[in-house]
Amino acid sequence: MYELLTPGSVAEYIESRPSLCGLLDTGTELTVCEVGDGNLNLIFIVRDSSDRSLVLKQALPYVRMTGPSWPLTPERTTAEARVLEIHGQLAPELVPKFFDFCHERYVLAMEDLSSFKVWRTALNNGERHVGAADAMGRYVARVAFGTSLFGVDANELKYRVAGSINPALCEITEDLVFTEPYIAEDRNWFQPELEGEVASLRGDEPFCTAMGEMKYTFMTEAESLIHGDLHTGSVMVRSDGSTRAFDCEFAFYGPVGFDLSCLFGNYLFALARARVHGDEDLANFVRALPGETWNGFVGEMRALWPDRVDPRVFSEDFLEGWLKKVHRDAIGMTAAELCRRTVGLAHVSDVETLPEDQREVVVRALLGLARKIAPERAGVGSPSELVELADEFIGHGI
Ligand code: SR1
Ligand code: MG
Repeated sequence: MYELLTPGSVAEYIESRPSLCGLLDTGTELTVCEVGDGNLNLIFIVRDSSDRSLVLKQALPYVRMTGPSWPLTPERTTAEARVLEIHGQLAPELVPKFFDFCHERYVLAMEDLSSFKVWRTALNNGERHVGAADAMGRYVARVAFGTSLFGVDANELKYRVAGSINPALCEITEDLVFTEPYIAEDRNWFQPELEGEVASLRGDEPFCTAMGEMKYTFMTEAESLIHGDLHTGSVMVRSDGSTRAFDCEFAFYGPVGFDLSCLFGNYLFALARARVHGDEDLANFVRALPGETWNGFVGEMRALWPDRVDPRVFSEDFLEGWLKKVHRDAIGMTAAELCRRTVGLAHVSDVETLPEDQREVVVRALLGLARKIAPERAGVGSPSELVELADEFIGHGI
């Protein structure tokens, strides 16, 4: 077992890492705060007396949200360090700066984003961060282009795909997102009042088949080195418009539509929350987010397209067809996100902090929307059509 960091041992750790010593004044007392509130890791913010700071993220050998009863390889942080560097080269202004990685103790050092807020928290508080959704669409595109057949030599790509497997974390997504919410499984939880609704979801054959199709796509389509967990809790926003995607430990070569689906699904949680609060101004702001992300993604893909490494058969028409396929995947996987965050294991504060009666109404509406869009995903041709369908389920009367 490797040694876990504590607030008391962080200064000594930093002094032992040559690439970190110059970033902080270790001659003065360091202030250390453990701030990890996610599901998996230890997170320390370390600050020196001149207010210079950095973040240390250390993998626990188990899932933090459950404790040692659910062991999980710390190698996930090795994957995250590698991906943070790669994504940092492709979209430096959209991810935290990578500083260092210690493979013996699974400690990743990166830029401190304390001047930012988690986007989910900001949305829950009714804040409007203009440009964040567009920035995340552009981030997905830079990664989709720069790590795929479009931006990488075909031979080299095969080695990159082989070197980027992340089986333990993929298994979590395969189970929690694409399997367990649709079967009787102990890790699921939801209000007892929703028993009938969940039984009906599990008995909905076209819907469950669609989830099987989405799982198959997730597990077989190694399109690009996707973030793998790009919900609004993995995005930091700041009032000056800066936006960062962080926490890429679930990254692997997978379908591009998955990252978009995590964003779309979580925008819909924010929409449901705004609606149930009767905040139509906020709801209107949130309604625009799927389109902004999609347009940011498409705009960046089209801008990068002239630089593709092999234009021989990857034509302009190919790109347009591929964008339709990514949209279709994103819609199907959005349905999975809606279910897994409401009746699966890992829920979201947008919904969970609502009073019980409102929560029940919201979850019913989100499940209804999921059942509508998954089997008919090819017919949901644009984010505005997604939002119009969302209005039918999570509309003004919710
Ligand atoms: C056991 S991990 C549960 C969830 O937290 C992460 O953020 C991922 O979304 C994962 O599915
Ligand atoms: Mg996370």
